[in-house]
Amino acid sequence: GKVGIIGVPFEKGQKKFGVELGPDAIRNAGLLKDLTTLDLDVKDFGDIDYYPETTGDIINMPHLSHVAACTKNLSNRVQEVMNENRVVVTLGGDHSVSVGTIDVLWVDAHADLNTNITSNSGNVHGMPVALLTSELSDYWPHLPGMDWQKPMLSIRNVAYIGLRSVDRYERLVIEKFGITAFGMEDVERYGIHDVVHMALSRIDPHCNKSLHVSFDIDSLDPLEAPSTGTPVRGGLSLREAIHLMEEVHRTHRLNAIDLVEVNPKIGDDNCVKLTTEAAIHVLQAALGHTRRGLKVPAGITD
Ligand code: DIR
Ligand code: MN
Ligand code: MN
Ligand code: MN
Repeated sequence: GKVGIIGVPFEKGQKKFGVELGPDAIRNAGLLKDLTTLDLDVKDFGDIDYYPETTGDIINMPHLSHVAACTKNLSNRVQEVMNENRVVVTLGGDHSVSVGTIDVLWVDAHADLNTNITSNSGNVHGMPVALLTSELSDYWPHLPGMDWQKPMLSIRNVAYIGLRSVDRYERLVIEKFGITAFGMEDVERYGIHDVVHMALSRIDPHCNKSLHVSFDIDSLDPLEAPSTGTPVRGGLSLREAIHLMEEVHRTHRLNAIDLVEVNPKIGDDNCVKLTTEAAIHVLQAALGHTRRGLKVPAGITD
């Protein structure tokens, strides 16, 4: 298998400093080496840079010109990586970077479904699902600089796993559109294995679409991944997240994954270590690591 890594050191979708250091924190924790031991052909496409163009201001969306320019460049880079037939691994940065990729399974404590009108925080990392989906495009004003982004994704092709902090308007939208959403109580009730398969069968009943996973590290319990900007207690265990990703890998249809919201400025060194290690375990599982041990490479036994 072939993998392409893209770093997006972007923090302007929320207000805490440090999440822009996420890509390097994950790289420095050994991501490339750990993926190479999976016999993957891994290529690092470096970090996204951008120059914000001055655009009109939109109420309750500070830094829109930065979000627009960064996600546009990311979207082009993702295309470049896909053209090399590589699975794209996008390292955030905050979750607003997912506007530049297309996502189906949204693993998160939060629904990220606000518009500039419904958001209490004005943080764009709480808005990417609303920006990505065609059904919600009518709820947005014209966003200067974002014209390149056509909401190609239908809300029917999005499934959430791990929700436990959903705003009132987000809940309204989830109910109005019947969005597939498995919260933590569903993980309790059915177990993570059944939740993944129910989610996949809702968004892709014929098992023929390519799959995108947008993984917010705050889906994990803060005891497992403390270095993140908006932690919510009572989350997924790392075991559950690894299992989720192993099942995703088994579909053989994963072609993009975002790993976002790692903030190495939050917590002490041990917190950062726990969080970056968790991120790497999740990515390795998605890309074929198995807890039963790897196979001896072909050619050695035969
Ligand atoms: C909240 C929190 N719903 C907001 N969202 C977060 O600001 O829109 N998303 N933290 O990751
Ligand atoms: Mn998120
Ligand atoms: Mn989140
Ligand atoms: Mn380990």
